[in-house]
Amino acid sequence: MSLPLVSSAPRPDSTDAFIALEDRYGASNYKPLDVVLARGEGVYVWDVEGRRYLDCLSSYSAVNQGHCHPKILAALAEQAAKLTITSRAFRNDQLPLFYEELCALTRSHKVLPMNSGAEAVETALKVSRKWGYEVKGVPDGQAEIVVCNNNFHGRTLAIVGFSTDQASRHGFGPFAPGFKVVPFGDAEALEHAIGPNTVAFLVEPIQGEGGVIVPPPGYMRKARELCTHHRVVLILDEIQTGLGRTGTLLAEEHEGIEADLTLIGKALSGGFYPVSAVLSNKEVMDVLKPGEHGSTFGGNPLACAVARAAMRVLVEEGMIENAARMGAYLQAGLRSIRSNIVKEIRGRGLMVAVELHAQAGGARRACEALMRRGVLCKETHGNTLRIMPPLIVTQAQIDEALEQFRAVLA
Ligand code: IF1
Repeated sequence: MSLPLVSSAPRPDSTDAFIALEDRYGASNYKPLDVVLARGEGVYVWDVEGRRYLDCLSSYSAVNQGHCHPKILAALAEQAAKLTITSRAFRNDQLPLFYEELCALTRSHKVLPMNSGAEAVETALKVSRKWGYEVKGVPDGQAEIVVCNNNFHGRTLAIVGFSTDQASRHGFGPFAPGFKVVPFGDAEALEHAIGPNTVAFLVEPIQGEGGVIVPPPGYMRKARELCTHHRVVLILDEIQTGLGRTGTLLAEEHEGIEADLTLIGKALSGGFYPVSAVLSNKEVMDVLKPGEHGSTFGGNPLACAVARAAMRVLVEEGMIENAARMGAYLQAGLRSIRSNIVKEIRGRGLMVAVELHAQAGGARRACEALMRRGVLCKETHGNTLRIMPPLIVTQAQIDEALEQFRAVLA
């Protein structure tokens, strides 16, 4: 059998031809920059015309370790030739090692492996509701989960149901009940929102899609205290902030706290494969019994082997420390740019945003100008430019990027 011939036209070979083909057949749920990438290595990517770019997005932190890291690639290739998936109907020889190494790295007690970030979030919501009913004693069907204004936790129905972003939720209802929204960074509002039926508080330590919003100092510590005091599961969504991005393994470390459930994804695979996980202390995770939750691909040996290598290089190659050092250097460099269109520079480690004044013509235009100068960034919320290079970035490469930022922002 052969594929039906869909077109007699030559296969695409130029940027325009690839874009035309993609736009013809693909759903239009994205508006990407018009650059067609074909290869990546470390902090650099190349387009189909052979032009090189410094990647200052890192696929939203999925490639913290840099593109096509050779050690993760080797682990992927080796495992792919041996055994890729068993399903959880049977055990495999990678999963226990993945668990052990991940728990040692994050000082966790229990792990539940999934694939996408949204699945990890859904898992945490399910687990904390069940914990609420079985351990806290919340009446059946009454569990409440507190979330933050301006949140981003993924695209599933439950998650977009408590989004406050119209584009994410409009037209997708009806939504699951049981969520209460409070302003991000406001501990008093959180305290008021917590009632006898509150089972969990779900929050990003730094809001990513929200615009790299760093909460006021002490907020996470106060949230931790409130959750402990009122017996509420503190769920930290570290899918974007975790695994070194902010200069520490987890962003919770900046305030010296520990979540009850921690969600990681993205860089857990170094960008090779969708791998996410819910990390938990024993009490919360132990409410799940066989048959109550799962995933065909979650915890498969290929995913586990890739994640083990991705964690190992993150630590062994000093990427977390580098993120702290280079993040400070990048932020200082950005602050030294004299510009009348820059309103604010903010961030932590290599999770950085440049907020432009409303009359600057928009962050999208800045991203397009940067693209023409060989630097790839992504705008968010119209006037915010996100800068998040892989954690292996060197000082010289940051200088290279700063030269282009200076040219576009000054
Ligand atoms: C897209 C943004 C980033 C996340 C946090 C869970 C998830 C994400 C804190 C879900 C995902 C994504 C999804 C991606 C773009 C990207 C993004 F621009 F939307 F906001 F990173 F900043 N929690 N973030 O940031 O993880 O299910 O996607 O694996 O195109 O929607 P997922």
